[in-house]
Amino acid sequence: MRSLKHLVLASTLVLSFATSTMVAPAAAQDKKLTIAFVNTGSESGWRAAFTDAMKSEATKEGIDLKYTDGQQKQEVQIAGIRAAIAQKVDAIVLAAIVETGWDAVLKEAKDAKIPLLLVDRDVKVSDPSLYPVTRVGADFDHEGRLAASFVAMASAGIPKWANGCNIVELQGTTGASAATERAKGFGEVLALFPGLKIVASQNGDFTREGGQKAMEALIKSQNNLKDVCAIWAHNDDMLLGALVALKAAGIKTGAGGILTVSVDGVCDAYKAMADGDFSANVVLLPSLGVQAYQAVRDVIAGKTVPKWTVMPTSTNVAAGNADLYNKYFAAGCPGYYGPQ
Ligand code: GYE
Repeated sequence: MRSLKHLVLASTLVLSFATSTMVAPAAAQDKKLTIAFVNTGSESGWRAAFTDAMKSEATKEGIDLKYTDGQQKQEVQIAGIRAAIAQKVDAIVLAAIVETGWDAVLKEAKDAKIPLLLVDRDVKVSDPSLYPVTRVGADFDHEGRLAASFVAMASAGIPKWANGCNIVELQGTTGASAATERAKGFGEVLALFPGLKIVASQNGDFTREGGQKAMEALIKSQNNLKDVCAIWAHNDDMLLGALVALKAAGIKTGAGGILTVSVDGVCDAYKAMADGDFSANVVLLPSLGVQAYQAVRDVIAGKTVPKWTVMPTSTNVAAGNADLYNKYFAAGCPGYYGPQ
């Protein structure tokens, strides 16, 4: 099964819908950059790894990084962008909590001639000219498709579920592109397998606590998950929280139990795969700093940048890999991307 990882490997593709960018003096290339980084908050293990990577890469590159913790609130993020505009930073990098509601502040940044770039989640704008100069982030749709592909393949191999698989879903933050797109991609693959269907969904807000509460509700509403074949969570933390509720209810997941799949690849997810509690994981690289800051430099230098730099994604499966994941976990999950 480990070969599955290689089967579904890597969308390292860089989409090059070239956008023209603002032109600034070439000398700007060499000066010390002041960049405002407006983050979502600290909802998950992936977010912690991403935040660390953004900060440490900035330090390494001698960037003066002004950090805003969005505290999971769009209004805090908008206030952070406005403060950055007032400070006349060289660029603003936004990890947007939700997709919509940015038009006004994007216009303010544009009017102030401060380039605004997206890292991680995407945004939607009503006026296309307001879309940020570039985005560095993963293809969430693709992640959802990989997760559903795993459920389709693994359930087909279990006699009890070979003719149909009922799935319960733990959804991420409402309105976040990471949640909307993952759900969409998952649904695209389910549409190809008439026996596979989502029977219930609950929102867990991308947190462990949210996942635990959501699963407690699902256990009650779905008859102790008696007819459930798979649990699909939009991120690992929700599934890790759900595991607490599932264990308390005596419901077995992973090897010999309900199939599970989630997205991110945090260290505890490898442990849960090694322990036989999780079945598979769609891995998302958290280190976006190098690409994000390079994009900032390119934009400031007036170079043409791709509209979207897609970060790679792959799938790791638990079956047959317990030893490998145990060792990887014991080593502190170096490199994040799973044992290579
Ligand atoms: O999967 C989740 C986090 O936007 C890709 O946000 C990110 C998601 C990630 O809270 O754990």
